[in-house]
Amino acid sequence: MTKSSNLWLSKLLNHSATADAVADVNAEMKERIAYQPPVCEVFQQPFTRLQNDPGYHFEIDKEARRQLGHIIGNPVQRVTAGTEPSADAQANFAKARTIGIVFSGGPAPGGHNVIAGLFDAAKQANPRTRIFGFLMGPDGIIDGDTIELTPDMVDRYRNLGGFTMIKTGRTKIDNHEKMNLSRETCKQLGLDALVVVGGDDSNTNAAFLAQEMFTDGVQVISVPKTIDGDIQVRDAQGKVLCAMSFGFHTAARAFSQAIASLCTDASSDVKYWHMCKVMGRVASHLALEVALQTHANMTLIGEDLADYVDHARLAKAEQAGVVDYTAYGMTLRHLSRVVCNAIMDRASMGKNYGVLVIPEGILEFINEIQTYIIKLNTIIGNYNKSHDRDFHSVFPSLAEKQEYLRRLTQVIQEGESFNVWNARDDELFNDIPEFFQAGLLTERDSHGNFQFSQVKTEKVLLDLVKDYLGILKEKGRYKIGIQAAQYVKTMEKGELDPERYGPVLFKNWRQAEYLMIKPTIISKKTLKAALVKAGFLDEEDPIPAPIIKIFEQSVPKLKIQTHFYGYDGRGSDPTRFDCIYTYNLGRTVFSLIANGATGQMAAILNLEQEFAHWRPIGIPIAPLMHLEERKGRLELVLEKSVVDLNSPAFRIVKAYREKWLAATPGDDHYRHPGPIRFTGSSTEDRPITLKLNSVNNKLLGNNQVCASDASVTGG
Ligand code: FBP
Repeated sequence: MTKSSNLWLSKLLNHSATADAVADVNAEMKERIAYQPPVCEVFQQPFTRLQNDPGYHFEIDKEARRQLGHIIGNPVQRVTAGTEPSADAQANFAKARTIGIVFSGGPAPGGHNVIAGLFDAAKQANPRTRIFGFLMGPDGIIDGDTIELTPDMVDRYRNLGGFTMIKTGRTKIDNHEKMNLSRETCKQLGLDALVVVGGDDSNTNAAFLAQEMFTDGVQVISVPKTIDGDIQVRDAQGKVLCAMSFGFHTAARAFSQAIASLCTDASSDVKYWHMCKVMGRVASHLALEVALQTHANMTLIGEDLADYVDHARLAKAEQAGVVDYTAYGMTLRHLSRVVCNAIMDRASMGKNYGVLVIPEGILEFINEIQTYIIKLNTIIGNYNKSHDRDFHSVFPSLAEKQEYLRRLTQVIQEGESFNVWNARDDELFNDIPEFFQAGLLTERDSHGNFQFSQVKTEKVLLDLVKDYLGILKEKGRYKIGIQAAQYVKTMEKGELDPERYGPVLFKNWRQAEYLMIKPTIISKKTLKAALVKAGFLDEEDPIPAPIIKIFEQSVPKLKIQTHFYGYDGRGSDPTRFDCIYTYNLGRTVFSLIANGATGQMAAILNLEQEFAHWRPIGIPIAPLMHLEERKGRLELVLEKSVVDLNSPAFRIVKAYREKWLAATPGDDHYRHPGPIRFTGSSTEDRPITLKLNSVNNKLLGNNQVCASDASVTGG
């Protein structure tokens, strides 16, 4: 490099505009970081206290009562203003504390604001309070890996996505050794309280930590985190305590923005169907919200499929005097048929494009797949237990795993009376594509959950859909509808009489706006045969060019693109809703700690309403636990909330299904939620799912929805 070019580069690099352009933090980010979320009314007071709310009841699992005795009797607690507290109460509230906080499980937008809310409230009550972050998730508690949080650290991450400040991990504190090490860490740090920010499994961790450390005097408070939206807490009478975990809104908005852009692309280029898998390990809450945000042409909801009954099959069996149990629930093959029908219906209206949303956890609701998952969980769990070795380390490759399964089938042939894996299972299992077999045999996470994000569900469905559409095309059922006016124009331009040829070419001539070429015409050869038969052509005549053009337009050339939306949305910067929600959750955590609570989950009541009505509370975690199969055995865990098929959100999506599929002449009904913005007054203030719950509550004055089914169709 010459001297002058060096000088030029140095000037360029040192120019203030260059520094500004390449800075890690841009102006928008600065504005975001500087944002101060509003606080619930009660947090505007210097002191808060807790008031038991006897209006909520829980059905308590016997096992939870047995294992979580210290915290099972906790009530729901409301955080209220501590007006005129006694000197003792003031001193207790404001005493210097040591608090530890850990992120556990997948990242969810808003986590940093939980820390910020806790930090601000704690330091406001007593600047000498120290807050430690456990690094890398629960491993940080077990290994005693911490960092003391400083104002600079907290300020750097305010209103930002991810869990970057202290990272996260998925370790389960599930044996005596890990529990003892965790207790030791808490003792050594002199912790007054431990805050676990996590999903259902992490809340399970929190409950057991609260139980174990009860006598040590270490309080444990959890925070409902997960983009999946499956921590929604109600009491036994269905009264909502926590309407939504944090991070859900942001992830749904991030996915929706990307999917809405695909809707625009699809309807511009009119040649692609986009299959979009969206995260949500089991429950389809995210897919449901994406449906409401984007009005994509088709959104599958896992919970809905599980409820499926094939009435035609049932009726047929009834006639034969038998009960067909296979008519209950959806099979993968049947599901592919449902998708194909939607594609065909749109194609018949000239729309050979569209957007399909598939929830990540859909397989959990497909009969035969669910059976495989449970059986394989049991087999792997039993192997690990009886051999005291890890199945996946012993059989690392798919071939070795397949071989092990094959050997299992022989046990039953050799006289064993019962085996969870029989020859039929093996045969059917070997029938599915290898990549899918490998997915089903993938290692469970530390909590024993099946890792749906690692399985290419969209590819499995795509292959089945492609196969079946191929068959339908051969049968002449899958065709693109030709707009009648366009047909007439093409024919007249080629000086052919549309009226003369119409009845020969189309099965619905003069009956519809979109004309369907007859099913018997599936190739140029069959087209010619039809024209010859009608006496319009001799064998040796060529087919007139306008007719060839119309025929070619009717032949579908389906192209499907698959997408996965998950990690991207999970790492997105939080929406204003999530910023405000999480900041107030952090403040709620401090109120619970400062008032002596343990074994409670911080939550905000009335999330579905405007901010002025939000009320911070503590929900007892132990009564929410129940027994669930994990790694082949029953374990006490926090119950996941799946999509309620009677909820307003689901019922509305169901009612709009036909309209959004738009298998009708005219435009699609795509909705563009826009990007996640931080400024401006028009930005959405809460998830649509919650808004609809609120409308319903206003309508009915309670949590019930109307029972009758209605649907919205047409333009
Ligand atoms: P949490 O339940 O921990 O909140 O995680 C949710 C999630 O994002 C799921 O949507 C997804 O299936 C899973 O995490 C992916 O896990 P991993 O980060 O281990 O790939």
